[in-house]
Amino acid sequence: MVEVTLVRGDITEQDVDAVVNAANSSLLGGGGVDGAIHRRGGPEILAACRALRAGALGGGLPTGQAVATTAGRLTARHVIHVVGPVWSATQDRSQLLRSCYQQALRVAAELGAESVAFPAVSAGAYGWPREDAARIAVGTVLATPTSVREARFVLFDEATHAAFQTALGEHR
Ligand code: AR6
Repeated sequence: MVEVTLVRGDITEQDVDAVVNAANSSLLGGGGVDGAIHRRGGPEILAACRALRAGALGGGLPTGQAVATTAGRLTARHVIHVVGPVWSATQDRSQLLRSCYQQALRVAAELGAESVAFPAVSAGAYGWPREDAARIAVGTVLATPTSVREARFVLFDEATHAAFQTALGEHR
């Protein structure tokens, strides 16, 4: 079974095989994790994203799906882009958020990645309440059969880190 670890820090600094990006459907960059990954990873990542948009993903990456590119200058070998759902108070979009983690693990396994760093997908610009985002993230990764050995959640701020600690504690 996959080992879930939690660290507070910057996802771009992780020494892992693959880093998951909280992207948007355009795959052409943005703020938050997405901005940090492109800034630190360099232009090779954007070039790979543009190539995907010019080919198989002409309409963009659908919400809940995952696709891999080079990690450019990051220590990681791969970036796995996922598109989280925007939080809605009136519609239950949690299956789309679960799907991000399931699909990212599927792609990681296909790449032979043994260690994968995840951000708190949807818990920033997309407005998902952090406690719920943490429960879904941890619960989904623990419930997904995978050859990935380590799923490392990298949480930027203390409140999100605490929410993940609580969520993980509920599984122990
Ligand atoms: N390392 C780890 N976590 C980070 C980092 C970092 N370097 N920077 C921010 N976070 P967000 P979303 C945290 O907004 O909600 C982008 O513009 C952040 O504090 O990156 O899925 C995309 O292009 C929060 O807890 O992702 C999309 O348009 C978590 O990562 C949109 O934002 C996720 O915040 C996606 O929004």
